[in-house]
Amino acid sequence: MSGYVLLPQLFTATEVDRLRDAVEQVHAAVVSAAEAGETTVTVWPDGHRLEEIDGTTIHWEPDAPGKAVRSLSPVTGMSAVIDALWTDPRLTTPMSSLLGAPSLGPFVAKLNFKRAGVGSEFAWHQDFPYWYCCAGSSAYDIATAIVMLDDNTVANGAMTLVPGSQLNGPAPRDPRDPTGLLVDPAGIGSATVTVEAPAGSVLMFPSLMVHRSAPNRTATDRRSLLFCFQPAGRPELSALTYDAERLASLP
Ligand SMILES: O=C(O)CCC(=O)C(=O)O
Repeated sequence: MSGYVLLPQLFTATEVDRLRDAVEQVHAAVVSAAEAGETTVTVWPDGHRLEEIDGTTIHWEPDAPGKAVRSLSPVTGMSAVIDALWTDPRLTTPMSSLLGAPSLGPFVAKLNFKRAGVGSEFAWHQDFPYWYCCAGSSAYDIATAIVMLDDNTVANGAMTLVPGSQLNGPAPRDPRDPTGLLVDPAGIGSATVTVEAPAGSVLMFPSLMVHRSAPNRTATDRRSLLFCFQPAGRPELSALTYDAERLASLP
């Protein structure tokens, strides 16, 4: 079983335009709030800089020559156009099947920008260990729907998955990674799939799917909205605390 679902052009060009406008408005509002207000800055062991303002965290691009946002999380409650997707049956119906849960709730929504020329790599990882540090074994029951706001191509860093990897549980992690979260690339075989798809397409996969994405070296942005769903009634990521010590109980 490949474990992922690709829904090509699930959203129309008009809907994608509306979502692009919404994400750029959220981006502008968060960046100007961060420039004007007091932020809490955290530097992760890999050197990445995270800045929290008004309940949202800006993850800055680590190597961009100027300032560029790599991601914003969470983004729920900042735009009615974005929030509407939490209950859109085009997402919830296939997501319910993927998770085997009749009724869904939000875990977190985030925005990845992969800006033209500076959008950086996401190294091989499963979402699972990060969420396990926050949600414990509930992390097994979380899956992500990526709504592509621009065409995804090999050149702009389309997602690459290891189909079937979700069946093998938490993957051995990279002993050289200072965060302790990344998958050991030595264990990745050649059976990978890079998912190229037009804007408006949606890619869904569970927390145990091993995946990465390459940098965006093209002249245009590759933006995505990521909706992470879980069975209804569980706390959202924003209500949980990250406890790195939980990593010790994973392979
Ligand atoms: O947007 C991407 O290219 C990668 C997304 C991802 O792997 C993540 O946010 O964990």
